[in-house]
Amino acid sequence: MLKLVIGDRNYSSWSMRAWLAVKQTGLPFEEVNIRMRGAGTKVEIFKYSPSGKVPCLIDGETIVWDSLAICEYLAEKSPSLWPSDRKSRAEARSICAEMHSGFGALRLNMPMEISASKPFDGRSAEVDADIARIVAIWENCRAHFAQGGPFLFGSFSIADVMYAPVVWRFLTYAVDLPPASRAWVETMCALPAMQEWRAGALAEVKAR
Ligand SMILES: N[C@@H](CCC(=O)N[C@@H](CS)C(=O)NCC(=O)O)C(=O)O
Repeated sequence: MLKLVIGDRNYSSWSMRAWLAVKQTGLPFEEVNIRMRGAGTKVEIFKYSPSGKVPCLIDGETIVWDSLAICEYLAEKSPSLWPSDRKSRAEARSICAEMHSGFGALRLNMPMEISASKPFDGRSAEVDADIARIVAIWENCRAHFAQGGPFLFGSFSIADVMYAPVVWRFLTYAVDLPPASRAWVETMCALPAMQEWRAGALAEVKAR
């Protein structure tokens, strides 16, 4: 059975991406939960992940670390995780890579904290530019690639996975969105896997 090593549900956005991707494949998997920022955290992560970071997926003798590599690995088992049409797939891969390697200002100033609802005091030109770019991506996907389906590329895909933590960030910091983006956020919030992750995050915070 697949084993997925993840960090705190409330804060670990990369963990959430990998978890959501596995969950949506329907493949059975077991979780290893590691509490972040503790004295033994690093040692514990290194037991599984050669990068010393979570998430990390273990499939028998195969170890896959880094969220995007995990998504690609899962898509080999479950090809519908990428759009079937090549042009859409190219667009989806591009926005996923853009998320994976970019949006540093947003990441730094709007950390994922699912349980929180707070005023956004980290506003800057860089953060505004990141938000504007994300909204432009979502609006473009919904207008040109969704083909009547509710997700960014119509059917659920890795693109939804990679942008899922931004859903929680925008809710936590009450970011205003245009209608198509708001509708996608609502679709994501209604997804049972998203609700399950959120419930886990709230339970985790309550227990600590
Ligand atoms: N590029 C990596 C980033 C992974 C990452 O930064 N994970 C954080 C948690 S969200 C982590 O493991 N931090 C622990 C540490 O750096 O000690 C990915 O996409 O998986």
